[in-house]
Amino acid sequence: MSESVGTRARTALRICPLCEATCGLSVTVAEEDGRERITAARGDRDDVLSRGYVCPKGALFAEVDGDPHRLVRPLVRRDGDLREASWEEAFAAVAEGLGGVLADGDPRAVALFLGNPNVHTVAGALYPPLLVKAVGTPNLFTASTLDQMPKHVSCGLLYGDPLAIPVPDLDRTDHLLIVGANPVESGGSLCTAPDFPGRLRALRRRGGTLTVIDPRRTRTARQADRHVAVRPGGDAPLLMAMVHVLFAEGLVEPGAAGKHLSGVADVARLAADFAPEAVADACGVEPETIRVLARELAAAERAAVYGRIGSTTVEFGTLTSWLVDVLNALTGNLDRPGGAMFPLSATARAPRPPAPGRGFALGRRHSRVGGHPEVKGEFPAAALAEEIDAPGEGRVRALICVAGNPVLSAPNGARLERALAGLDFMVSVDPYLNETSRHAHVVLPPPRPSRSPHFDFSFNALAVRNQARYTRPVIPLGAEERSESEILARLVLCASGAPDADPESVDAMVVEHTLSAAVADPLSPVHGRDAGDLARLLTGENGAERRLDLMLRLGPYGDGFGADPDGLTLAKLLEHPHGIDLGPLRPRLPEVLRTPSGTVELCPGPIAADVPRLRRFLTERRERPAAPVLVGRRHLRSNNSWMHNVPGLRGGSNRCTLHVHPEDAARLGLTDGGLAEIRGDGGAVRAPVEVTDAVRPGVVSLPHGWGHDRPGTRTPVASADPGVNVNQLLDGRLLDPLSGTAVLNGFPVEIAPVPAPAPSASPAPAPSAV
Ligand SMILES: Nc1nc2c(c(=O)[nH]1)N[C@H]1C(S)=C(S)[C@@H](COP(=O)(O)OP(=O)(O)OC[C@H]3O[C@@H](n4cnc5c(=O)[nH]c(N)nc54)[C@H](O)[C@@H]3O)O[C@H]1N2
Ligand SMILES: Nc1nc2c(c(=O)[nH]1)N[C@H]1C(S)=C(S)[C@@H](COP(=O)(O)OP(=O)(O)OC[C@H]3O[C@@H](n4cnc5c(=O)[nH]c(N)nc54)[C@H](O)[C@@H]3O)O[C@H]1N2
Ligand code: SF4
Ligand SMILES: [Mo]
Repeated sequence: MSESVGTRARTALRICPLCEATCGLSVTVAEEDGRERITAARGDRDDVLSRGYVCPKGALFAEVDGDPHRLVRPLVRRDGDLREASWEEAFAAVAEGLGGVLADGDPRAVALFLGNPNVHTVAGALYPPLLVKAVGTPNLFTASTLDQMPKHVSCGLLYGDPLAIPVPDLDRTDHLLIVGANPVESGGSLCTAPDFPGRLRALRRRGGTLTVIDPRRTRTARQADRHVAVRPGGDAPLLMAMVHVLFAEGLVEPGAAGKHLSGVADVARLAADFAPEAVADACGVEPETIRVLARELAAAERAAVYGRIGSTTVEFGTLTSWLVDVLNALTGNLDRPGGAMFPLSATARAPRPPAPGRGFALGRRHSRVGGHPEVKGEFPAAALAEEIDAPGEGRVRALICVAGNPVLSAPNGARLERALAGLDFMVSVDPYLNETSRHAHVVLPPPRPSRSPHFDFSFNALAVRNQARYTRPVIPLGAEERSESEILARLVLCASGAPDADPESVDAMVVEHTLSAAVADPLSPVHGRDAGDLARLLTGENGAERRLDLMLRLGPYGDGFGADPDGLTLAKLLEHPHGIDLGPLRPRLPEVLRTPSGTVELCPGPIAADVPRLRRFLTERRERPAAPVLVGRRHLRSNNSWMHNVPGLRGGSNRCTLHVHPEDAARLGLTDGGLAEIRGDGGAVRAPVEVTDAVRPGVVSLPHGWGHDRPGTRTPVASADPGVNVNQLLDGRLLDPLSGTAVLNGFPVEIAPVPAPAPSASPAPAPSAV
């Protein structure tokens, strides 16, 4: 896996964990003062998926990985202060703190917050589900309800499986309609495709067309044949009107997937009221443009509609996510090459004969304070603070936070911070002492990415090509470090009341459980064999690797423990360090379906029941004066809240500024470089103004993940130019009701100039919170 290029430096392969593109990196490892570290990174030209592509973040992997402000040793709170401690002391403190709260017999008192990087680590895929189970709490909160939960809900209802998410077949499509995504900066999301920009250029080179619907003229929009600057939040009516046009003009042609669709006529009825003229005000798009968008989509040989953050973290997130798939289905593009297809990852459940399933249930329970329905086992991240600070039986008194920074990523961080400060116990698994982890009683730092293994359990199931790649840690763990798998397994043991058990016993238990079920399953290739014998056949250096081997071998391309000697195993993957290509996406209907009817249920009840709200929105928007609304933006050289401490990624256009259209700037008295006060329901923040016509009039844009001005953090580079926390403008009440997802885009704000001439580097005052 690594080749020697000299005595002191060597190269090794490492899949980049910094965004969903999952590029293969070739890193240089050098030894200095007896310690190895990464000194350079470039794209791995032989990687089966990324073929040498790397973006500026990946190219700076050495700096991200080597950040000297990453924590190396655990921190434990003693006499109010977080101090370095040994791992044994730290786990003893967790066992005591967590055990103390759990000993009262009510698991609701412990909440979990799981943040985004969990989908970028091996440990984050393998252990959190066990941790949730071990704690036994209904109080699970994750970044999904700040992100893609609407897509899970719409796919859960459409296909019966919230994880059956179709992705645009990027390399074979002739027409791509992007709704609220900026993959040229984000690297792509819910669509794993290294070098997304190059793939978009290739689409246009082969004569295809790219249309982007976005209130901002983004770098993606600049690459498009057509850019439609929608009014934020207006996509549900816009896409509904496109559906209307398809029916009105006889353009509905579901194609091969048609025989698996039910509810088409019901969709036609729902869309009847949404003629282009009826929605034009609400979405700010001319009726004729809407007709053209629908006709182009229908006329294209192979087309795909693809939506992301601007389609999910909005008032009608679930409706919009559903409409994306409805448009693909009605135009015959669902599940066909060049359309929107279901990937089949190497660790997925092996395909089985199609059969009706149990479907997707919503609201099996409700949150204590806000009465929010459970979605996919979770409550809204926006409701975490109230579950801690509202008194009463079942109150959350302890928090396990893994790879999350909800103080910045969720609405109303000021309230959440006050709540966290009052917890009986909090543990953070995080490499940084930041806005959230500074409230913990124990901080457990995972090793640097270079010292962690990598396999994309989540993103392989969302990739534009089926493939599998695994990279082992590039540098061995130091004596003072613990793998993130061990850290999380030990948390599982602490929550199970067995803090001193061997962490690998957690993996052994999963292996035993999975194999026992497999040998009893007539459809499994190992049916009738001995589970113990099979367990002994697993290879791998540790429990996590053995579990990967298990999943690969029982998976769709697996060797079935000998049933298919050419099939996939961990050993085989290790023999192919640049990955194994498993071919282009293939049609998978009806095998993916788990709905009770065994069809794609195109018009699910809960979705239909939300349409009256959309009708009301049309009239409300017409009557409501156009108050400025705020949308976010991402910068290529950043990632949510945690990359501002890397000097090489700072500066240039990567700044926390308010983008304002020239017309609005003139009307509001704002000047380029001047300071603006932005006020929302949750508080006010001040940010420097950048006047630009890249935003649509009536829309301002402020990026998220900033606000590094708190005391007690250890991210001095980030704190030197902290920016402000956009989510302080929200009070946490604005949610997409079906998914519990926070409305982070398209919410109303008030903006006023701040008169005093302020130097642009001056930190904004602490946000005034409710
Ligand atoms: N206004 C607004 N708010 C948003 C968004 C938006 O577009 N606009 N986007 C939302 C989205 S899409 C998301 S996904 C969320 C993200 O929300 P979060 O997941 O809460 O935030 P992140 O900034 O991704 O960082 C999570 C934490 O993980 C830590 N971390 C980094 N690497 C590792 C690792 O390997 N292991 C562990 N254990 N920890 C690690 C970081 O130090 C950081 O503290 O934010 C959401 N918030
Ligand atoms: N460089 C970088 N890469 C990242 C991240 C990062 O922070 N930085 N974060 C990662 C994460 S966690 C995620 S989830 C992905 C997100 O990946 P993307 O969704 O591709 O990223 P965004 O830049 O948030 O793009 C959302 C777009 O929606 C637009 N928008 C806002 N409101 C609306 C609306 O009402 N309608 C429409 N049509 N558009 C709207 C915004 O202007 C923005 O351009 O990126 C991932 N990759
Ligand atoms: S595009 Fe994403 S995965 Fe690829 S190098 Fe950049 S940050 Fe890493
Ligand atoms: Mo995200």
